[in-house]
Amino acid sequence: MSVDATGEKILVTAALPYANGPLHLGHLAGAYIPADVYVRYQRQKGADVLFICGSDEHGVPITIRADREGVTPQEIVDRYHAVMADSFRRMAIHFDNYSRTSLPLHHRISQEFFLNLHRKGFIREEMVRQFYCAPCRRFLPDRYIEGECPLCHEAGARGDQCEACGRWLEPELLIAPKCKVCGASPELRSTRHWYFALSRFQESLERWQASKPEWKSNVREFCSGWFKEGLTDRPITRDIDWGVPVPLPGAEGKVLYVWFDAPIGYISSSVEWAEKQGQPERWRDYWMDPATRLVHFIGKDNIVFHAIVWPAALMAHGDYVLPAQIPANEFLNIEGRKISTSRNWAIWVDDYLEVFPPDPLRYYFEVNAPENKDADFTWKDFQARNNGDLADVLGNLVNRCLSFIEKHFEARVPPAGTLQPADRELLDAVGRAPAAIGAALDQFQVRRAVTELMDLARAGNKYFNDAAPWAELKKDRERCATILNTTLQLQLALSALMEPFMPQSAEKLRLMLGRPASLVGEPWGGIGGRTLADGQPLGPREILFHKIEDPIIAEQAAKLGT
Ligand code: B3M
Ligand code: ZN
Repeated sequence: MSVDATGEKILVTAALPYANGPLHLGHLAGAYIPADVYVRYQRQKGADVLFICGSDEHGVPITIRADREGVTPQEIVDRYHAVMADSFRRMAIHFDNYSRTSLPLHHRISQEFFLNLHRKGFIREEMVRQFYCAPCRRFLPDRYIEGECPLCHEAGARGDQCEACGRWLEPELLIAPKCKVCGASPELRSTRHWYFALSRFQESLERWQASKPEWKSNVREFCSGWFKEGLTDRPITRDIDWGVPVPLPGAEGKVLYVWFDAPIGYISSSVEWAEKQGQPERWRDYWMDPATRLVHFIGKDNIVFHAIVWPAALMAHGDYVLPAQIPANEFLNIEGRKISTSRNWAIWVDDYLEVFPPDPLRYYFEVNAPENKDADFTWKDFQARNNGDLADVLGNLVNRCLSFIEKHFEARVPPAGTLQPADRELLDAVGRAPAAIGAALDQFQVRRAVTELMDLARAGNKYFNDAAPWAELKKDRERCATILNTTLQLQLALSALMEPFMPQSAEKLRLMLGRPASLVGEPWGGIGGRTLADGQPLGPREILFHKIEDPIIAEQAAKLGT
């Protein structure tokens, strides 16, 4: 069932990636491609969408990288913010605003948010014992410390969370802790911190989540596990000198925990967007209107923060809407192994884009989206999808039909005569496709949606082969024209239906069909009308999807792990 009425207001966010390295394929598959597809579709459907993202520039992931390279955190975030923004742009992932959390604007908004909760009594101060590294002369928050997990006994658990079992840790319970920078065994020292009263929101959170049966089961199950263990108050400040300063007297040298300020980045990016529009109050139309649907696209490792801690902070604050949906995807593996940036078991988006256009990769992650289980990227599979689905099915249909028309019908839309049952059947399939694809996308099922799209292209291919216009050319020119016309109407519909999935190829196809590049003003609901006029000239023809040869793939595969 489609829940979004046309004209609905939707605020879509995609997780703010840490600016501590370039984007890799895991990022794209998990959050950004599904979000971009959803946004493009909702816009075509007529929804009022604001699509927000930005770089997460705080926290230990940034400072550790800076320490390792011997540069300042600012240099790190400046470098990778630019690289990531460029990769998004070139992948045609189009945010209305791509901000960064090191901006003064974000610092101010995060501090106001913190003070609001503090005034309302949801934040309290406590003296706690924390690990301190004497050689490094600093406290060791979060990823600065590593040891054995006291719960699952995996090695390499961090101060804040064990990646193996996913649980939060009290750092002083880590077994055999070591400073991540110098390897020394740290000592416990007391320090002052501020805690968010998460435990007080357990009931409201449970009640609120019970009203969301449409959420994905991975999100609901994950949360009910946390509820069962019981929510505890969380420290939201850290002893490091990079981040948003804690805006209280006596808090010098302390900053907000990155997971406290990062989601506030969704708000500050919206404020920045409104300022850039010259309508500085417009962000409120989204964040403060209870009719707005707030949708957070994330990877599964971010569930607890988006489905528990952040909604609790929003409840505590009170002025803003709560998330309506949190489509969280599973992980992407590469060639059967977990992505590891330190072992270079990763494929970087900027490397990919040096060799290939964006759409084959978008398509690959749409059809293999890690929606319900982890997905695996292999170069062979990528090649097969490109050469099979895109080049042989979609591209070939377009090319055969258009080159035939060039040759025998002066590159103009041949007029349709009387329709036969096969023509009607194809046009009926075209007519059904927008609703079928839309229903899947309304439920965040990109995989099912793009499969519907490709099935329609397959049906078109089969129709073209069976109807065999080349055999009719001499026998019955009117019949031949009708077949070509019908195939063109299908292609026009495909060019609109492809827009959310492969925007650049969709545009290319529209131009070949002699239509304007832009779809503005052509609503999703209008797709499938037979709107290509008889005699209308077609545009210049090009190859829609190029095949990828074996040596190119072998060269890419050889880079992994080196
Ligand atoms: N930067 C974690 C990550 O990149 C974190 C997301 C923040 S979303 C508010 O996986
Ligand atoms: Zn140390």
